[in-house]
Amino acid sequence: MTSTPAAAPVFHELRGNLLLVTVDNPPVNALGVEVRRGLVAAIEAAEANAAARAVLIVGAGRNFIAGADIREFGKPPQMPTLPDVCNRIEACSKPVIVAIHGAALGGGLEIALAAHYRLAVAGAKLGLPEVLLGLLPGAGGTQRTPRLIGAEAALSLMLSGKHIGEQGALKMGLVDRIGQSDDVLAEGLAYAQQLLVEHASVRRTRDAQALADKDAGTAAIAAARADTAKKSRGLLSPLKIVDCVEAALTLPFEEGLRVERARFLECLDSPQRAALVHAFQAEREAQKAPETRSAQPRPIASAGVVGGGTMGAGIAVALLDAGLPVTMIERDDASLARGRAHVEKVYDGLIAKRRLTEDAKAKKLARFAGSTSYDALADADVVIEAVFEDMAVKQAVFAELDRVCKPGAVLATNTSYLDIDAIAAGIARPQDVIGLHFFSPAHIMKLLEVVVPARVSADVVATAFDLAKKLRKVPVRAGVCDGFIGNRMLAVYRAAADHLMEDGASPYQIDKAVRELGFPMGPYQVIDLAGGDIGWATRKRRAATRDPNARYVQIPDRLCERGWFGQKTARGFYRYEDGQRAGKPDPEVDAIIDAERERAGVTPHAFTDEQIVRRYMAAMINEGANVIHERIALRPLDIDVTLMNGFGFPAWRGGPMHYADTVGLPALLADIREFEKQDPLFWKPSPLLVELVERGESFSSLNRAV
Ligand code: 3H9
Repeated sequence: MTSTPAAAPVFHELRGNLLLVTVDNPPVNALGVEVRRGLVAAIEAAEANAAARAVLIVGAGRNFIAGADIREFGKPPQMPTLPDVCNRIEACSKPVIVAIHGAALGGGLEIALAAHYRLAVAGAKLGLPEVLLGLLPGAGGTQRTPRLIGAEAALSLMLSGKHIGEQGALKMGLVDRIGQSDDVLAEGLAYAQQLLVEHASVRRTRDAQALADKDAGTAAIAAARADTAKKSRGLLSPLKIVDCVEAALTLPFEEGLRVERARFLECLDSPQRAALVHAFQAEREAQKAPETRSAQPRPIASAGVVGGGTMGAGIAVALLDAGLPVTMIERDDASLARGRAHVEKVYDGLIAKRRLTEDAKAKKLARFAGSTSYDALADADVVIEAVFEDMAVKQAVFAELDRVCKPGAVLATNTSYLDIDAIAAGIARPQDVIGLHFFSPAHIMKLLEVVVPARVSADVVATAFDLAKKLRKVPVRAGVCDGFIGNRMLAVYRAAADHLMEDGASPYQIDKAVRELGFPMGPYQVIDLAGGDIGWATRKRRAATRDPNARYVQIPDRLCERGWFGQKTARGFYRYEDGQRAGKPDPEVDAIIDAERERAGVTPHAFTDEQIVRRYMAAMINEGANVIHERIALRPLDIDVTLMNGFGFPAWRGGPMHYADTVGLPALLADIREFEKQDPLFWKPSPLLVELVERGESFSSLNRAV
């Protein structure tokens, strides 16, 4: 047989003396069972056909192969396994060549490493990102990569999960050649012909010698183990990757493969893998808001930013980095100069870290303009307002935008909590008004809440999602309410932390318990970093509307009254000596807390770390359930994406709603009912949580497409 039907996800055909094998499994040629079967069949066909002197494997569409099919994880295995496929390719008696374009990631790169010769064209992305999914390269990657490029480079590739381009791959020895053009098929065919002319023999990566220098390998492994133990706190797969590379150094190939398989299966079965794959899929699902299906985005070729403070400047940088021309508006020349300086400071920081050249900065700034007149925004396709959080100030800005902007311009506000419906209602074109809530620093933080007011038109929502993609942000659709998704939930779980503090836990113990859960920082460290004065201002603003019966812990106010705003004042919940960023517990803070407990009539008692985490998480999840119940978030996954990308929630726990499912909703509801006995106003079980428990369902049952 010389060819397969074109509908199969892998088809092969004889091209002269070559068997050309094409993997065509949209969207990314993932290695599902039919692809694995097709690849083995293709190699068997090559062996059986005397006319085929070599095999060339390419990918159809935009990528070579993006890896194992993550949708198969956690399901019963289907034969052949990917390691078997790679071994079959490597064992082929005829030279197997791969020609790579786009992604060759995970199992995709492992297929390439099992082949005998590798070519890549411009734009190729090679990597072993399994670690980001809680896994390790499990199809021979941990054994072949170090044999091919050495232990140090292999460890760096596998532990970082980073993609490298074709030039880096060539330098590293991961590929043998770079194509002259980006026509991957033509380049692959030419390379294969050249190899045949040169009588190139079969060359198996398992026999490669980059690990011959045992001492260098041992040193790299020891360094990686020490570094990983420090950096990959809580994660399962990184240390297993180091173990596998050690096996590659010390054991024969086949035995190393057995070590890899055992470790891979441990990772595959772990809740971390399930959480990280959920995180990956949820991020993609969150991008598919209903309006992205029902409406076409408006074209965005230029942008305006109103306000040159930290937020406005960060947004301007994000827009500039996406290649857009940006006009910044400020009220006077001095403010404009400060705004521009903020933008430049970001780029200068990158230059100092050698992540940007002066030339590249100049090119970006050539697209940046500033003005003190709103008229400069007449041609902008989108304008993002990032001025002071005050309704009257924002409404005045929008009145100006209404006056100067062209019809169809998208008018966005970066407010964190104000009523966007009210902002929209104040102008003649409410259908163009939307919320784009960036998180600070706006050019770095991935999360973008797309806040959808009642009267906005669907194509404006679609435009916001399209813009998020251009800005490489992770967008989440949110409804209008105080704090939208993220900050609304934050207010509640921070309040729970304050209650714990007043009831007897120290802020230091709370921070430690929350860090041990996997957050990079505890709530009081975050307050110290952001500045206690910000929350203080909000609390004062809300004082008049606060329910007088609701519990209100005054400890943070006592610190602010002393001017202890955190890192910037060298004191907050912690003391920061000599400009150090790591704070030390402060006995004076303990004394203030004691005094406040007394004032509030609270008899303090001890909490275990586990009790702290249970209350903290119960508050977060219960409010998350309310946010879904009120349709502020479309699904639990939207909340998970928000908390993981904007609030430090550990991705390996999959976000609060995924975490809730792992804890079990009945246990969670029982906790909340218990806490309710002490404070019925704060601990009201969410109707959605109650409903799910009654139906015996989990949050994940609500994660359907919208
Ligand atoms: C592995 O290989 C384990 C092995 O070592 C051992 C096995 C024994 N499977 O990201 P996009 C879907 S672990 C299934 O928006 P882009 C994705 O969900 C794997 N589906 O596109 C989305 O679906 P939908 C190691 C996948 O152009 C659609 O493709 N590999 C997979 O921005 C488009 O995705 C990785 O970790 C998959 N592996 O980026 C690579 N990958 O349209 C993971 C994607 O329904 N993938 N989909 O929403 C990526 O990094 C990016 O998708 C890629 C394209 C760079 C390839």
